[in-house]
Amino acid sequence: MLKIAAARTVVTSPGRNFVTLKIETQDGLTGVGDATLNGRELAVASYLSDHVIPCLIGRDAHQIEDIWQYLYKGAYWRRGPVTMSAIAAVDMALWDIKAKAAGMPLYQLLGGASRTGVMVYGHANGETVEETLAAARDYVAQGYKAVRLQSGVPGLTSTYGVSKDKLFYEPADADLPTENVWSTSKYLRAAPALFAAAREALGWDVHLLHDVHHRLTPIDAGRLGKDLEPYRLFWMEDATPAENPEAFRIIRQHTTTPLAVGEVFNSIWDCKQLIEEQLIDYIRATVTHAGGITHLRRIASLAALYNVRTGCHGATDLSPVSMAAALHFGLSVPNFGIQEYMRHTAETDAVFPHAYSFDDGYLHPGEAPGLGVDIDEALAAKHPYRRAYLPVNRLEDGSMHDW
Ligand code: EZ4
Ligand code: CO
Repeated sequence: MLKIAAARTVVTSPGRNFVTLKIETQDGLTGVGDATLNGRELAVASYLSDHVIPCLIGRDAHQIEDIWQYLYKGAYWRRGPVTMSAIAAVDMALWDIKAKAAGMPLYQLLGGASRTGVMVYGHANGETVEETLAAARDYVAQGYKAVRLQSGVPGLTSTYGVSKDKLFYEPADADLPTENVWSTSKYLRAAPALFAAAREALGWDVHLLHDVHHRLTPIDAGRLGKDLEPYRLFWMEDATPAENPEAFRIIRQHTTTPLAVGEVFNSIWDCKQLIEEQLIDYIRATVTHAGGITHLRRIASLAALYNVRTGCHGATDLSPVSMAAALHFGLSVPNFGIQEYMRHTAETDAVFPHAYSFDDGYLHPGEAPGLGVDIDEALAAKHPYRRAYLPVNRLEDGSMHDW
């Protein structure tokens, strides 16, 4: 028995907000879990501190599955991003502890390495096609095998994925939501031109990806997928709002561009139909928002039956703790696809010292026991929480739209 003696949440903002759970056992082992939910951070911190931590004290840290079921079934109110992020943080911290107790990096407990490294994609963003392609060339020069391309849409003042700070894109940019303007027709003209130029400039050896960020109707998404077919994308991400799985039937009927979805999913129930009907090619659920390693493995096992591969969301609003967990998962899971990699700032990396490293287009979680990442609590305390929101989106006539 590895008795849980204490647990606490740490909220810190080294450039952006992160919520971290730290669990301590009676014999002095510690584990960390990421509970960051962008723009709604304190709700998860409260869920953990006020409702979950009291139930953890005295339990056996080794009983990961039982604690998961206890928190999921025991709440009566199931699913949802707040609940599932909190359960995920507990789950990550317990896997961290178990792997430390075993003296092994976590991927060894998950079945060992299935590959030499985790292929990642970087974000090439620009106001213009030229700027985006310059950023993409930079990634290729650094060894990246895959790059996501987002570019400003002519006639729109702001575009998803494009911001002032090219190196460290951060969408949660204001203490009240920024208002953006969207036009589907302008976007649908611009996106294929970006990829035509990209193939000219970058050739065919690099994987190219694109994020639609839930903004299209199914038929518009079908058309975009068709228009992008000549450029052989690795995937088109989040084509339509993710709540309606049936929308993907329409997209699928019209295009062979591979489809990815799932960064806003928090449960296997969100993706069950998409996977079973083979409506998607990549499932992008994350360790943090989809119930931890325990639940993500369950999703990946279901996906493997239908040739759906993983492609975990890896934005900067997931902390290095979540990134480390995704890397152990990605290194070991049989149906791994690709991992998103938005680099954290030096400030964030300093608060979360970690063992993972990048080499020639691949990340590796490293050989440190556990997750191989920790939180420097003294440094974290120097970066107090700052309220920050994701933007909202409106059509040109003022109607609310999906951001
Ligand atoms: O907008 O993580 O694929 N990556 C993304 C991200 C999301 C943010 C939201 O918090 O879509 O940039
Ligand atoms: Co996305």
